[in-house]
Amino acid sequence: MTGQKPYYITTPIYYVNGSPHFAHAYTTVACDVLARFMRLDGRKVMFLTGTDEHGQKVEQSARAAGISPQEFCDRVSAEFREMTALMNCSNDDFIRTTEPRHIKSVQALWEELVKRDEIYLGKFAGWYSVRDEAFYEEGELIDGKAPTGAPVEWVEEENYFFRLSRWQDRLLEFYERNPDAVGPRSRRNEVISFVKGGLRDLSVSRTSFKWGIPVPGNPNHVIYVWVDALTNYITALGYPDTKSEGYSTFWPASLHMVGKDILRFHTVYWPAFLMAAGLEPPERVYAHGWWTVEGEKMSKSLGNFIPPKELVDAYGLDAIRYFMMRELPFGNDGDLSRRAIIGRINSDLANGIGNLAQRVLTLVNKNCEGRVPVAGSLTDADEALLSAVRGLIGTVRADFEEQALHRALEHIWEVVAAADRYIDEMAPWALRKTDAVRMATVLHVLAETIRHLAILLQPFIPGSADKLLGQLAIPEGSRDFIALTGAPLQAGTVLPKPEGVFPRYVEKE
Ligand code: ME8
Repeated sequence: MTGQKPYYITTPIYYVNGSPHFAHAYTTVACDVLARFMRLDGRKVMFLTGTDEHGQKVEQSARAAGISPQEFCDRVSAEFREMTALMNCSNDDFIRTTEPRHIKSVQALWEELVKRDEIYLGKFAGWYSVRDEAFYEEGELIDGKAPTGAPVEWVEEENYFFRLSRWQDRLLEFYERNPDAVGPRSRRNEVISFVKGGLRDLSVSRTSFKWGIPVPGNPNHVIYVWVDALTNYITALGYPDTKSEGYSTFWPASLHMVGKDILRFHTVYWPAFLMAAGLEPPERVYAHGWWTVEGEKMSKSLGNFIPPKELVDAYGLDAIRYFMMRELPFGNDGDLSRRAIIGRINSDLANGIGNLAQRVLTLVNKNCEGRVPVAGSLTDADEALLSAVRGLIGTVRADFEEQALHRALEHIWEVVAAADRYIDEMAPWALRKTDAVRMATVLHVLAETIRHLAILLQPFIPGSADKLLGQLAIPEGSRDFIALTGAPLQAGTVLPKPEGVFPRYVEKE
């Protein structure tokens, strides 16, 4: 659908106090799937990811590693950049909060907030968790710890404060007027009840450590890491130049994708900072669910994380991308287990789409001289399968509008199953001797079905979809979603010799 609004999608920027793990790759891949989908659907897309490099945690990790904070950041940020490439993500930019463009942007936002009397100097006393980089109320503590289980310390210092309390009503009004601002729905209710519970002014500077962006005009203070981090989303568009091409094309963001752990920062603090600075809040923040590993909680701080490379090496890139998007209903929590990965590979990929494509392409290769067969007159069964596959783009587009990525795959696989039933019923292998015209028609319908499926699978498994489209000899320029409503496969086109695209995973002895 051309002529639609530009689409700006972001991942959280990841802390560099530890190496990337499976769940970081998960968030980034989900955004990649969305970005690729929107591009194929004719939209102008900006997809941003990057690293969050300031704060006490990073300062402490660098010290423990015996190197300077900047050196430490360079090292770990590079690992995140490699992870993005390893997962075949199509980000348009990779931002680091230690870059000059970002420091300038954060200081400009700060000065704007000061100018508008949204930031003032006061005294802070309260509970602070270094691990969460967050302040907690006395009443929020559980057994003397943060609700996340992180240790907290009592902090008293002179701080700058953001007048968050002023924004309570306007935030509630904002959620009211924009029912899609927070997704999924259950999270929206959570955010609204948090804000209804009352907002206190937020401490937005620290003096107890140095690794941060200095407060303009008072360099004893560094800017609170969340003010710093959230601003990355506008830095990358050229802020403070709000007339820049990036900013004027892409702000407000279409979607900030986050894990549920950082929802509050994105749906309360961030829109408040922006509105206070006279800028528009993002259109939507979506919090996906939480992964455990073989039933255990995973986190960088706990150190039990799985590097994405280990899984990609063991099972293949697209298998992992597919598993990520299919295994968890997007938005729900779930478990990463090797058994589940192997199950998905063998039942959905190898026995599902892989087997279907391989059967059809082999029959075409053997019985139709390796050319796209000519379709004769169509029966009701042919029409039914074609109409199911042609209807998919509409259904899948609606799934993408609400980030129901797993449902999009379910819908695609319903057609895989329908095509499997069709091929078994039509038994084209038996038609060769009795009715070659009918055989050609059946194989044409199936090849056309696979063309649609492969085009729609590109956002999820770009490498494998590319191979499938290559086997159908679809030219590069005919692989976007317009091609789904355009001309069907051209009869007579010579096809390359078929090769399996989705191998079965066989457990090593
Ligand atoms: O929070 N399950 O960075 P971070 C699902 N720098 N997702 C998970 C996960 C899990 N077990 N563990 C991590 C920060 N994630 C800040 C963000 S944004 C302006 C600043 C994913 O390195 C999930 O997306 O702790 C989560 O929100 C993010 O990693 C946290 O990454």
